[in-house]
Amino acid sequence: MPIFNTSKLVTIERHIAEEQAFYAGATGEFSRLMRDLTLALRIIARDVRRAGLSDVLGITDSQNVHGEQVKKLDEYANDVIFRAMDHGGHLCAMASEESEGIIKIPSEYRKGKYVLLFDPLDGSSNIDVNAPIGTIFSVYRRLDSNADTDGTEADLLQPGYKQVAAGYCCYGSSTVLVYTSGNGVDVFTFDQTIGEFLLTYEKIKIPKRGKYYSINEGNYHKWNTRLQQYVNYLKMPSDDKQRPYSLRYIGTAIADVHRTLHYGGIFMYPADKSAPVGKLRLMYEVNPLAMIIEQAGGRATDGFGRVLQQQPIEIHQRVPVFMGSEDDVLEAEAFMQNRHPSQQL
Ligand code: AHM
Ligand code: MG
Repeated sequence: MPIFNTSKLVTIERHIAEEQAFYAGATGEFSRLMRDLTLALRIIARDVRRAGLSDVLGITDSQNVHGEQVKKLDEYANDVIFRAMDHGGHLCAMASEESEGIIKIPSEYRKGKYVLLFDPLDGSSNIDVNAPIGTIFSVYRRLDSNADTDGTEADLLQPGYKQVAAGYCCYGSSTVLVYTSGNGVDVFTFDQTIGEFLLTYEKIKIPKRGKYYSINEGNYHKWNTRLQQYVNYLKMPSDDKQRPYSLRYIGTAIADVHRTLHYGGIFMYPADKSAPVGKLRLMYEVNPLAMIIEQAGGRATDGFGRVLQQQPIEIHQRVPVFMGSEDDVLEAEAFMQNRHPSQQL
């Protein structure tokens, strides 16, 4: 499958402005929010590209040549997003993987009608080895859209199906921004020379079934029997040649999901004996990725129910996840619920 399907020259800013024109009553606030966010993503992309030079350039937790404390790349990315988003007047609160509680908008700035949740640098253990890393984001409308006060935890803790927009930026062989506002999924590739994200794949659709599974199989002996049965099944040759599946696992959720979006298959981070509710965070990792996958025609569950339906109880809560091609996720669910025909033999 080619990784582009359009020859239209469209920037993300133009694309968002055009999409907003469909919504009656749109004030432009959301377009401005996204413009500020893509500025942050461009800055992070630039600095990720210099990560290999971190000691030389001082993007570490050590002191730089001026004797100042320099932040690690993930803290730095967190800071960049905050500084791009705090003063625009479109947000009333934020939450991040890097910050413990709610992130307030400074008192001197106007409070807007949206909230933003983000993981500034997902896959941070991959930074030093030049493997793909990324930023994930999720946008909701605040509960009372007429309020102009500070946002509350309740504004942030909304179920994933209420997301207004979600996406991720993957800093891989190129920088790719995958975005949805509930009207399908579009992919933009960053052209460094002109400083713009250009549309490269319009309304991407995930294959109905794939041939890849993606999971940290080192945890096999911590899984329950049903999951072990599922993964054993994927590895077993079948007469119709659909199996065995190939294993791909990068250890950056964004990168594993991005491959799954293009090629199909399933990405899993299940519960296990040492992580009883999985590892990934519902609010700023799983929900935005789940919205992308669903909007592309795929499926995202915790093995039993749709993740976007879960009522969150705290900002950093974790959730088991199975996401990807519809047929693959349905099959995984059948195993997790002990109703796959091969389990009855
Ligand atoms: P991070 O947000 O600290 O980078 O951790 C999340 C990452 C995900 O991107 C990835 O799917 C997972 O951790 C990999 O975990 P493991 O090493 O347990 O397989
Ligand atoms: Mg993360």
